[in-house]
Amino acid sequence: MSIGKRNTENSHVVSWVKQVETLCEPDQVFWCDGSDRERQTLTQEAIDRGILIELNQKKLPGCYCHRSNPNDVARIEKRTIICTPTQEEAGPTNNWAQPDEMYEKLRNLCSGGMRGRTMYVVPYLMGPPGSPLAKVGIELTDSVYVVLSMRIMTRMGAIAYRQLADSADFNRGLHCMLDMNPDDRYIAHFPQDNAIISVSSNYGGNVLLGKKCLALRIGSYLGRREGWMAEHMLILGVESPEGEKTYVAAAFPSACGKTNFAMMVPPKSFEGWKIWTIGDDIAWMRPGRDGRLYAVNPESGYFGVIPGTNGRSNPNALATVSRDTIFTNVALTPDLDVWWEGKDGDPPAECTDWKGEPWTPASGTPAAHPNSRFAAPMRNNPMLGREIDEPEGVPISAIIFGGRRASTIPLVFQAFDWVHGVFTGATMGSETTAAAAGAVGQIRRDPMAMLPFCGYNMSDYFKHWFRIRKKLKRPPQIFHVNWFRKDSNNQFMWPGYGENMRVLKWIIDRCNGRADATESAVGWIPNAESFDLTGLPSVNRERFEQLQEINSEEWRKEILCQDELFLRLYSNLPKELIFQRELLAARL
Ligand code: SAT
Ligand code: MN
Repeated sequence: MSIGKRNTENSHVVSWVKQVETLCEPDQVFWCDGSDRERQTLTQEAIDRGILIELNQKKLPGCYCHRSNPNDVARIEKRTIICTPTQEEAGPTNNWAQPDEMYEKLRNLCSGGMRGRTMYVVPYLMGPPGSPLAKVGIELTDSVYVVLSMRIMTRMGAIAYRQLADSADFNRGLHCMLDMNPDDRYIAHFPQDNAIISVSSNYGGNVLLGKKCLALRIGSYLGRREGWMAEHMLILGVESPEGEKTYVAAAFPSACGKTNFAMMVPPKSFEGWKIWTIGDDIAWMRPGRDGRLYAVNPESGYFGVIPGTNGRSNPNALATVSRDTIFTNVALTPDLDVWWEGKDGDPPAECTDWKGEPWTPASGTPAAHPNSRFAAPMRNNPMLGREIDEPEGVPISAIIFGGRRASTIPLVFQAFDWVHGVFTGATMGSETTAAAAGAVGQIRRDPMAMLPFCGYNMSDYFKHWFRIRKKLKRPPQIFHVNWFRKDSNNQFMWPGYGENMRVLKWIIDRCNGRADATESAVGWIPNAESFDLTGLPSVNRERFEQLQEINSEEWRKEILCQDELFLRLYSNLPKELIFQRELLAARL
């Protein structure tokens, strides 16, 4: 069949595409099939139109660079809206709009909005083919950058139509770039219709609709209805030298190192240990027949933060982005190589910054945007877990929560039980990062790292965690970590990156009943003998004690700070969480 022609008989798809075509009035409709030939054609077109810059193909085969509009470089939370029939369903932490009013407003904005443009029909599958958790989405977009990125980030093309067959059960996503006016920017979700409309942006998290919009916001809503969980979590497998494999899921807010943790290379003293990546951002999880919690990664690529990526922080990511990658908002060297702050080696004497302006180290501005990203296929990852296509997923032994906290929160502790673990996740705080528009470095409560991604009332979301527990015979153990604690000289106390293996080892030893712990006011903490510091001169026992210190004064302030979120949710907050707060205060 020739490229761009209609490639499905599904009448629900065909009639919906027709409807959107009538509204948006594109010059042509291009039906994507996900083939390599299609990728080549669309890439060439994007180069010709200045949407992609071809990078040095000798150094970076198959790699391209995209520059976004400087007003459109991160997710925009105040424009992200959950349109449920009642405001109560969306809850106090989401922006809400009445669905009919929002549909009407967006119809007006999109009317004729694709004139002179092509509308691409992008069918995609989230999750392994044949998985009970897999979902089909179709994104209609007028951005060729989105098409090429979706081909990396999802299982895109005919595979999705095969899974869909003649069903009407697919996510309907519409993305219209319009004129990129920030005042017209909306990322609107209609969970009860399994539909998304995103307008006036072309930034990844706002427009790659399979990712945050479907896999998290709509996914969490569907998960609650259907008895599974959609979480902002990486998934990794730890393999011991004896070949024992333990799987872990971990939730950190955006730009707090999920990708680095998911691709971690253990330090020298952990010879024989391997970390296998299953996913770096999103986990879909359901109780399995054996009473354990099973997880799949719905995505098939990584949309990672690139600044700070180097041979020490993430060698596997460097290997992953060495081919077939779309970089967004990085700097370019004169020989069309890429550069970002924190890359190995000295900064180039001169280059072009993320906005396309000449840049030198004396410029005083970052060459790459702090939220510059790579979209790279997971198949490039040298440590990709073999289980990635396993329809049932992998059994999770530990769930780890983590935030970016300069003080108060110890390097690691283990929750006493599931309810306490849910409390620990629910009260998680983190300093804000460049991944979302707004001020950077302020502490905000970000329950389970889901504050910007939960598609319904956060209190109901906590209740859903308790409901899931009832279906588990062997629930995962729950932990909290903080790689970012600082000393009185404002220096990070923990080296992080590969050395995080030491924390991970203690966690899996706890899960497998092999490590001792001491009870503290906030949870179980490692005994000196059970935590391996060999070959790490920068952290002696005394330093480790400081990293683990639980200061009652600071923790009392922490409880008050946690209350800010609890008070907002108070009317519907599960009693379990209120009791846990009391217990914590009493222990302190
Ligand atoms: O920018 S994204 O929303 O795709 C990634 C993130 O912020 O976690
Ligand atoms: Mn994320």
